[in-house]
Amino acid sequence: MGILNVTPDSFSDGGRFAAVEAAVAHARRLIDEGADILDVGGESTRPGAAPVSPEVELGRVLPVLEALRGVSAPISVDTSRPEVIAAALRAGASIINDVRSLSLPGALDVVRDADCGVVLMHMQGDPATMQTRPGYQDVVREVTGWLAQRRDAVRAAGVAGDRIVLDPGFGFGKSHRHNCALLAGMAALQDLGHPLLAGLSRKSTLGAITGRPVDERLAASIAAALIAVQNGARIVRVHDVAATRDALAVWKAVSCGFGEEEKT
Ligand code: 7PM
Repeated sequence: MGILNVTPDSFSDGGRFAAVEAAVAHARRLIDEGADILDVGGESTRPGAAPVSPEVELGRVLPVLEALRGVSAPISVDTSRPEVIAAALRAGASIINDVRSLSLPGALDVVRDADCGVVLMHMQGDPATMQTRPGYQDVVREVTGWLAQRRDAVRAAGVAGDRIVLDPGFGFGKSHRHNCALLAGMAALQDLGHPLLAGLSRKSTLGAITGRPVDERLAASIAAALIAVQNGARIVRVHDVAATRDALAVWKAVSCGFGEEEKT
């Protein structure tokens, strides 16, 4: 999953893709590099970020979705608001990637009545305050339990299980230690019976480990994506698609037997 940010305050793209033309060019590049899904986001979920109005979010996302109509890759939209979810689905999105796991009033109803895929992500707290004092007894158990409950609630509301992807939510109400423990233990989340998504690309935990700023975290991001896939992730949300694909191709060739992956 290639990250296509359209927020002017996005922490790593610095708003360079705010213009629709630039977003479309970036989308084409992500696809050329081998992205299987494009994730479009108009609301910054950066820790401490101020919320934007639905109008501002729609104004950022919709023109990009309209411009991307007909691209080969499925489009995922990173949003929580029911009105943005509904408009995004009308504009051709096929996956709703909601860091709030359809918890805003009305979000679940819109998704239930569509046939899109949905990503449910764990977050402790809310984006404004989540990094103030994250706390867990056992982060893997608590994240697993929370995702199981949320999955049950979403299914009970009428969303079929095969539409649901689960995500431990790296960086969302977690210390660096929590993120590392979660990455090390994320294989346990496979028991929930859904495909797993992992988003670690350029995140601050990788900066804390390597001492590098956000624009120098490529190698660390690739290592993290590789560990996530080895521990069961089926989708990795990344900025650097080509480099990540190369790393995963090596892992796949070695774990499946070189050349064998062609036949399966
Ligand atoms: C801190 C936390 C800074 C998160 C920046 C981010 C995820 C996501 C984002 C993720 C899913 C970023 C983000 N991260 N959606 N949206 N999983 N499903 O790196 O980990 O762009 S926002």
